[in-house]
Amino acid sequence: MTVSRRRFLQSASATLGSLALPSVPTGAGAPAAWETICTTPAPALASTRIVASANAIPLTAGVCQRRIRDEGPETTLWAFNGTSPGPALRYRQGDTVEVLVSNRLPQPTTVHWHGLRLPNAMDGVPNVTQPPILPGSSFAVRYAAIDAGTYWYHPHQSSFEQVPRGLYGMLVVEEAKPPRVDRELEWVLADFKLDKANRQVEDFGRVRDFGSEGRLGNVVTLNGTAAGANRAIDVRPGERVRVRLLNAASARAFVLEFGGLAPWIVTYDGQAVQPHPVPDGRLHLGAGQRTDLVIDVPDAAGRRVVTDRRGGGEALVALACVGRPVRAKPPGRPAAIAPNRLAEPDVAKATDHYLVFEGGIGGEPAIGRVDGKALRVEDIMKKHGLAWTMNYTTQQEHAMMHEPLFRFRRGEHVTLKLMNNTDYEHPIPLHGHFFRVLALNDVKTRLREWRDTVMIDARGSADIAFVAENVGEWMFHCHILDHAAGGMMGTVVVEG
Ligand SMILES: [Cu+2]
Repeated sequence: MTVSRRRFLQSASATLGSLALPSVPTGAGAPAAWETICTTPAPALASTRIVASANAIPLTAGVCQRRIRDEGPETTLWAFNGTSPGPALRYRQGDTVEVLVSNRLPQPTTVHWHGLRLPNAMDGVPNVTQPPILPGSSFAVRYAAIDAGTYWYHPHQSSFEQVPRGLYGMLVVEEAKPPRVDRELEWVLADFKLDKANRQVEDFGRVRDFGSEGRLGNVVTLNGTAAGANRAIDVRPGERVRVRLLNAASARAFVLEFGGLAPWIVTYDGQAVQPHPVPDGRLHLGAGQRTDLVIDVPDAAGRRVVTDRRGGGEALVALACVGRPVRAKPPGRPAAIAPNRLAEPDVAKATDHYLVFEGGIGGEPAIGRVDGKALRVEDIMKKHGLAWTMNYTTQQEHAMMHEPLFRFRRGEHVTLKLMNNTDYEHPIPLHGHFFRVLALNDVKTRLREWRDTVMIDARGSADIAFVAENVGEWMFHCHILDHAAGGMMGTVVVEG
């Protein structure tokens, strides 16, 4: 794979074929689309909705000013089309996603489409699936939205900086037959680290964040502005509401409680699951993960406040129940959503693999290889600014010459034990595939849910299974983006 990648880098434009577009000129002419958009008021809780058409949707990463806190000056952000979150892109299952990504940032970028099963060349990983999009350049994206669900997009280039600066957005693929609800809400949770003057604290890339819980913001946001009990959405008694929840934070995990509401979980990471109540009333949403909820608003006036237990019980948003009831009787357990057509792994004939995570500040002495040399993790930190190992190897973000962690044949059934020998939890996505979660901490899961990102407890484990069906080199990393930059970044090759 390294040979083909070298060839790819030498002749990137040839490899991209008809999908490559010439650079977009950046002369001082008319303002770019995002600059115009930036002067319009930001949407509050409603999303900017773009319906797919035959023409590519422009998605431009640029710099703009937005209000995050209620008080004080606006904040300089990096954002798509002038808003953070960027526009919520909405498609029907089977539609073609066609986007022209343009870069007006001061550094190279890419856009990765988290969770979507797409051709490898569209995956948006710099130096692995495409060259970085240089400032002033564009990259055309085109793939079929084969799976319904709640997904998202974000840069995969210097993501430990570009994502917390504000670059992320939701992508929804509607089911052919969506569950019947009265209202649908999209909630993008994230955080920003702001100083007293509402400026972003520019302390990206610190090894102490790479090697610990990651760089946490001090202002939790819902759809781009500060979350809190003062954020209220009016709903009517008896209303059935679907909430698409995304954790777009670069490091923070949420443990959500629903203040007297009893939501049904209907999807994890976009994939249908047998509708069930939130286990123990707490929804653990790691960085990168999504969950769709169906909430029946109680038939009584009042405010129900959603809080984050991990954040010390901080209020995020309230559902304010007002007006005349929508229906006389609650509709009961929602019907299951029709599943996407995912290849079912056969555990009996699967090849068995394991992946061990080690390292972190304050962890046990561990050893790992950097550039083929075995070093203690504490020396890896001092000499290379990296903090973690995956199967005893560590590497710089998207280093071009590393060996893949695994090579699978196309169609191979795979079981994989992920062992977390560290003092920190890690949300681990596999690109280009969904996997069944068979067990967590050696306890079998009741629903064997499909996911693209599994949260592994500190000192815990996850057993997953999937069919390696999508040919290419796919990232397998930690979605705490500081951890990924600190060495928790590997690839899996599916050979066609
Ligand atoms: Cu991690």
